[in-house]
Amino acid sequence: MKKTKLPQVVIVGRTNVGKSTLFNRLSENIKAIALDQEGVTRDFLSDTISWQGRSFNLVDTGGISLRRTQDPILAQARAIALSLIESADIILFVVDGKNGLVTEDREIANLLHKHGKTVFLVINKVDVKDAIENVHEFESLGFSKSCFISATHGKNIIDLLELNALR
Ligand SMILES: Nc1nc2c(ncn2[C@@H]2O[C@H](COP(=O)(O)OP(=O)(O)OP(=O)(O)O)[C@@H](O)[C@H]2O)c(=O)[nH]1
Ligand SMILES: [Mg+2]
Repeated sequence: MKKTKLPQVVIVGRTNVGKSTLFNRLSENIKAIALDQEGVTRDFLSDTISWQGRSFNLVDTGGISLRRTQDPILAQARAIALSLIESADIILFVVDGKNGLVTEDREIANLLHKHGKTVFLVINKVDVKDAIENVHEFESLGFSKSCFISATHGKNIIDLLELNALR
């Protein structure tokens, strides 16, 4: 029997926004390293997620920095992330609702708009009190589909699965 290729759902965003924490939430098999420092995920991890009888391949990437860098590891992480964006069917673009919108988010948003992929904006860390004031800033990124989550607390993760990843 011919094996059909699973939809490829790729988590992208700048460093430290909670991509790996979200990946861990959704994945029961592997644990990405989630630490409170920048650039923790340098390569990528993937896992097959099944939800209500449907499956997709979820990919966690290292934080994308579009800034010029002399660091070969950062440059390689960026190259990997960019090629994963190319291969994605759906992109989960994670931003940090605690810190609010920063220039790097805009740069990544522009890149994603250019690629013309299906993008879901995932505003994370809304468990933090101040996040509530920041979240509307992200509307200016120009993505019509968005949701608010807390990856650490598991808030709205089911909604994310139902609304976004498997459609
Ligand atoms: N308050 C709060 N903190 C979070 C949430 N999700 C992640 N964090 C914290 O944010 C920090 C970064 O989380 P990671 O999951 O490593 O972030 P990342 O985007 O994978 O980082 P890189 O791989 O370095 O790009 C950690 O200290 C997490 O505990 C959340 O929903 N709420
Ligand atoms: Mg990570």
